[in-house]
Amino acid sequence: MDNIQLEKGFDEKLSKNLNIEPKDWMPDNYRKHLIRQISQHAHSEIVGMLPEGNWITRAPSLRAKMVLMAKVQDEGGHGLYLYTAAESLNISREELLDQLHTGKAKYSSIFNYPTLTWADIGAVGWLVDGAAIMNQVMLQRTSYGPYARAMVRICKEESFHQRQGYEIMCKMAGGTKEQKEMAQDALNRWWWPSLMMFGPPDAESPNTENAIKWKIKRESNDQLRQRFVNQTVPQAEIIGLKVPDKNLKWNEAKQGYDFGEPDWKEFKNVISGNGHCNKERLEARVKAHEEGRWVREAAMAFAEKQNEKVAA
Ligand code: FAQ
Repeated sequence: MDNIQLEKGFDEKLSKNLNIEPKDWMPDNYRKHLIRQISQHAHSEIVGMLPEGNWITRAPSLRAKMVLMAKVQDEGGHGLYLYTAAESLNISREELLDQLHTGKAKYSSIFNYPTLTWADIGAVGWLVDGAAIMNQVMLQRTSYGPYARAMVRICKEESFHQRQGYEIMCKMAGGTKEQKEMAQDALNRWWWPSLMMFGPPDAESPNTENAIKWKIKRESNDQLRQRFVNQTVPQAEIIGLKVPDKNLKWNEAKQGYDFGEPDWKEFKNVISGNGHCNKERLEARVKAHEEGRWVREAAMAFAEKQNEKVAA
């Protein structure tokens, strides 16, 4: 079959909403686009363990500690499913991690902000996992099979994460005056960075056109951002917190909120490596990778021995 026929077959599958699988023919740019997005997603999951991991030893109760530990472990698991999905596109784990460690690959801007108080752990679960799940629900229908299937399980876990974060916020907002202030302060600091998680405005998003054409993304950055605002503002109101946006206003005609513009200069600064915690996050990942080298080597040596036994 020549390339034109192969491409026709690929387009036909997409038009029938069938998944593209690892052994199927796919255009080179589709493969590259997926490697970029899935690997950045995987990196986000494992870098995302750091701001919350930072609070495991300081969780205010045994219950809170157990819940947080389970959540952080889940994020590690998400990273593993996603790295495996990326590897099915013919790139090795070593290469993917090397791209992260050398700063070639991005990870979500949100994880370059510090978690200063326990209320931040609530805000991360509520807003960051809330934004992540808003984006990931559509990714369950993404066109690449291994990515879509990974997202089904990830979404189930993310919805538990969102609820544990909101539970913390409910408790803090309904607590003492100081606790409520901490909750409001966390919302003030995490609101705008959470809106930035959806990426730049559609008009400035170079990857969206192909992503929509190839059914990798099913909705645009702005559509998802709008849905997130619509869903989250009433949740803040119920617990007596105020979203820090003076332009926020219900728009009856569009049945959604009008809201202010995130500071896109700040966003660009963070994704260029100059955010508050970029350096610290990368150093922590590189250190963890180096310190885990002996485990990987031992596992490989064990696997080789087992193979020798089977072959003998
Ligand atoms: N941060 O053309 P677009 C989580 C980059 S998971 C950093 O619009 P696209 C779970 C973008 O890569 C959170 N960079 O790009 C958790 C591109 O640069 P490139 C992660 C960003 O791909 C919770 C450039 O800007 N989720 O949080 C960001 O069409 C709690 C132009 O952008 C995913 O990765 C950003 N926020 O749309 C874990 C979901 N936004 O690559 C622990 C999958 C944009 O050309 C604790 N990814 N950029 O050099 C996606 O859906 C998409 O990739 C978007 C960006 C929507 C993130």
